[in-house]
Amino acid sequence: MTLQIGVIGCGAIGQDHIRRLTHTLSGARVVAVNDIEPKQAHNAVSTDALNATVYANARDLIAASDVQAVLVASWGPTHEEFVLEAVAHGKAVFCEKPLAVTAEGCMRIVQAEQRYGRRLVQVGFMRPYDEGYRALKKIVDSGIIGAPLMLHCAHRNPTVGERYTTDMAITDTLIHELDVLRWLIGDDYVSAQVVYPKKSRHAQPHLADPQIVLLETAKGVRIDVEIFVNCQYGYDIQCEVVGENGIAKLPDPQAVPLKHGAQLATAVLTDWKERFIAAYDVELQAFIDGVRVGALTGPSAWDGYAAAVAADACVRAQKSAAVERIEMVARPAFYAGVDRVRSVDAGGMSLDCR
Ligand code: NAD
Ligand code: ISE
Repeated sequence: MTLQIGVIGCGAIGQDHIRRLTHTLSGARVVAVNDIEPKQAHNAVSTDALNATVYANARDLIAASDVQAVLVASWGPTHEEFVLEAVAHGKAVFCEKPLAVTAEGCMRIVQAEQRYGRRLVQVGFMRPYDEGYRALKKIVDSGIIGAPLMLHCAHRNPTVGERYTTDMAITDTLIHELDVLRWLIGDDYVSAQVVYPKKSRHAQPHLADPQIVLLETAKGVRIDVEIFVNCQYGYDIQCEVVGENGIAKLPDPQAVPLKHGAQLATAVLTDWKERFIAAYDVELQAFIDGVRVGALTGPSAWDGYAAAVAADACVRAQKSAAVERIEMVARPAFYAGVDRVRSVDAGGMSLDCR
């Protein structure tokens, strides 16, 4: 059976997911699209020559009888409403990050999914599907570097638009680290603090950039993440794990070292779509395959909640300059059997950490 998907939000990542669903992945096709800006939805249909219905209203798309699963790629504040609506219709839903913009919103989704009685939600946290992160995790899990003590990370974008605000450094950008680092070291966060270095002259007047977020985990691991969204030079994701016996680092994407004109140079990517292109493919294929066999294994609504609780504390810490506690409710038994690490391995990704 081909899974019939309706897509809400046809902007940057919505169009990118429509392209991969239509031209790259197997087992699914886009049968319906919606965007609050109708032009965006019509563009998506013509760009990928889709045989899809354009809905003026997202709720009508979710209710449509030929839509079997929903992909939400609209702006963050709209996610909660659309995911809850999909769950109310018993339809599987792939929701781009963030699952909801507050922990309370994520919890409403967690509760709705439990009431339904089966996993329906996968969150678009793609980094655990990235080969580099997976190779790094394999080394950490092997114990060769000993117990992790510290993590040094960076999330850098060349520039951001006018609409990007100081809190989005957490809710839109850091949220990826809040998810992937928790997965990487198998630990939850207990506190967060935010400090502001000297502001870059490239940052818009209303934006604090760069920022440094300091996290502490339940096992006492200390994590620093630099968020620098006007770094100019490229899109650059760094992660170094310092263990008791050694250090392991996220590999940079492959690039040819070029010697020319008495210089040695290696290109740096500038676009997040390119940096994680393979991971986006694998996460969405996992969603399609999971829905078709009735067992979702990717990042769950609980993972969306866990990242949101930490994000809420980071946003408080941005304003208070204090160390803010991160407190989650106990994980419901419903999510206890969900081991996305093992299940993603079972998905047949190649792992090479030699
Ligand atoms: P975008 O602004 O390019 O596109 C969002 C689209 O949603 C726009 O076309 C907008 O008109 C539409 N929209 C907004 N409100 C709507 C509503 N109520 N109903 C229907 N459509 C609506 O933004 P984007 O960069 O594509 O980001 C979209 C979402 O995807 C965000 O939550 C963002 O955080 C997430 N995202 C995730 C990744 C990732 O790496 N996983 C990358 C980029 C964006
Ligand atoms: C964007 O919304 C994403 O999710 C990208 O993955 C991220 O790296 C970028 O910083 C965000 O703006």
